[in-house]
Amino acid sequence: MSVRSVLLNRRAAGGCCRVWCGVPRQLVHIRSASVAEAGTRRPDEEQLWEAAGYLPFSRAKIGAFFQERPVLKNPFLEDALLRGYLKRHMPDKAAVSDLRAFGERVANEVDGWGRECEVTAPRLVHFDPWGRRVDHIVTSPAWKRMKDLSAQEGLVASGYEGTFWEWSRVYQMSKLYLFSPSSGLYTCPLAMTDGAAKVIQSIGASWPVKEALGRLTTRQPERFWTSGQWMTERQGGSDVASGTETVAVPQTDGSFKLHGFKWFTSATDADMTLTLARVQDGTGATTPGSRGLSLFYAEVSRDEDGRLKGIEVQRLKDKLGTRQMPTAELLLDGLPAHRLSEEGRGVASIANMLTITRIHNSVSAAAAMRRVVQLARDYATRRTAFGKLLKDHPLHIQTLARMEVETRGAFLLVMDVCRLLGREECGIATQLDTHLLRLLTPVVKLYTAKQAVAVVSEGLESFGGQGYIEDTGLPGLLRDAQVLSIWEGTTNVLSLDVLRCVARSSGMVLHAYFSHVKSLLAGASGVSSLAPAVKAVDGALSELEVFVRGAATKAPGYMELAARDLAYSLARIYTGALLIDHACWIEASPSDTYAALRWCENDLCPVATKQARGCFDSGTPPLDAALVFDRPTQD
Ligand code: UCC
Repeated sequence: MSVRSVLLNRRAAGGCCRVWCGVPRQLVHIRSASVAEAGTRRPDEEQLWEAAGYLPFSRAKIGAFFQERPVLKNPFLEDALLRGYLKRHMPDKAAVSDLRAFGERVANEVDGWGRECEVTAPRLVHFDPWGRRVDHIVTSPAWKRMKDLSAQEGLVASGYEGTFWEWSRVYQMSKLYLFSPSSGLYTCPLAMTDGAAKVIQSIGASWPVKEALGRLTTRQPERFWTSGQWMTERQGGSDVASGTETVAVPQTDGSFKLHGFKWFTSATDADMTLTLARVQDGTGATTPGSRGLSLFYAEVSRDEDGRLKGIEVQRLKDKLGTRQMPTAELLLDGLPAHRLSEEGRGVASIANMLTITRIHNSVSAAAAMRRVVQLARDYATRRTAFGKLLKDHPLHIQTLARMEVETRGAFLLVMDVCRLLGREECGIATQLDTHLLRLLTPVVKLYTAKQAVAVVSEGLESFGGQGYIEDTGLPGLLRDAQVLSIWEGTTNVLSLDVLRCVARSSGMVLHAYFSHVKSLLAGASGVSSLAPAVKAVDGALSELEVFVRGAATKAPGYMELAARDLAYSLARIYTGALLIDHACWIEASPSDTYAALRWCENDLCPVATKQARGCFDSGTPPLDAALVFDRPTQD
């Protein structure tokens, strides 16, 4: 009888105490013998005890199989589309070798810091041990290393150095794209820092704000500053114009003191901030609405007692994701500030910042998709189910391929907006470029954010239950993706921004859009392998033109209902054209063609599809409302 069956029999017979009472007789015998003959019999004893599963202090037996984890490899080397795109548009050896080296650093060094930021969340210390109010936001050492790294690697600076001329933004954003999923959300302060630098640069500010610009765009870690963007108050994160209560009290030296309450201030450990407030006149009155808002610059500093000057940190936010980064509620209690914009031009002046942060948001969205696809792809080569590796299950690979198509589309859309930004900043943008940049900025932000949530969620599923386990680091990708559609303008707010820019440009942004998409398609005429894709985009573009032409005659409110689907249509058609264009490149791969074909199988013009179903007709809102507020009828 085996040791195991002896044990089982004894248990079945009511054997009690797990270790000693259930020990088989031969073991007890050997044990006494081995005490006497220590050193000679022990190995046998251990084998028997081990076989019985009762070696004292042995590790628990939990089976011999351990799944290999997905491995993060150099994200630059792993990304065929990024490398192809750069080879096509900016084949600069210095840029490529920098990105390759940075990719290595991300995989081997930075990704670990990112995890550290996640598990060592920031905390707020209100008082020092002697009761003085200090309001210290304590962040992890890894978060601080991210700041130094950001300066050294020029993650903001490279957007301003002009090293790669019109491609400088593409280069900078490619680097951020590699960095983002490993950054512990440090991309958030960098987005706002970049946005603040852009605003200050475009306003042409003088001292002390000019000095700040140097700090925001330096590569020297000891000089480097990050900026906040304090826009949201209790009454308004979207409706900034009527929700901003903060007042600016003029001082005799021309500066101001701000009093108000900022409800969401992200990356609150920043060194400075841009914020909105209403200037008080001599009687203490302010102008309501958008025309009462001005843009202010303020430094976050401490007095000799270590107290924040003019700020109290009320509390840190308890968030679904982005936990690596401190987000706080701030009481502004006489914060010294300088007015940056003309009085009443606050929203228009901060718009430059919004453009930059929305582009950063889109880069992070594409990067999150790329990261989950890379990990899922690697895992598919390590995980076996139903007798074969996941990579050999066609349905699994089909799912990953669909994620890849979404990721490629998002990447090309994001990079095209970066290209346009670079052209504008170099002063070589045509009017068409400028119009496209204005139109596509809200479009790329809203569309890629939605894609990111969907693709990352799908990606987690490809790890089975492990995708739901916190310390794999995978759920954090989804939690962090969820913010992308919320901050910097929700999907609906941005859809309305699309309408705003169409109206303000008297439709010129759409003219630019149609003519650019047509020119991209013209480049693909005669490429037979792409013919179905070209036909699909061409057809969708015609539908969109018909919709836009008819829109002018519709009742007020019609376009508001259509805004979201219009924005989606703009995104899908443009992305289709970009995928086709990339697949026409002489060095394009068969996968580039396949991705274009697959993308174009989608409904590229949902606004036309839904219009045909009457979704925007005047009868719809009451029905929508009745459905939303549907209640059980009383018995
Ligand atoms: O603060 C937040 C969290 C920070 C964290 C950021 C991290 C990012 C990290 C990413 C990487 C991971 S979230 C704050 C969220 N809030 C928003 O984003 C604001 C959302 N609301 C809007 O966008 C609204 O549409 C407003 C505030 C812009 C609407 O304000 P108004 O006053 O009603 O707008 P108006 O009157 O239509 O426009 C005022 C002026 C006009 O210029 P003028 O007067 O010259 O005609 C507009 O053309 O502003 C101009 N304007 C714009 N210009 C308005 N929007 C834009 C725009 N997008 N681009 C250019």
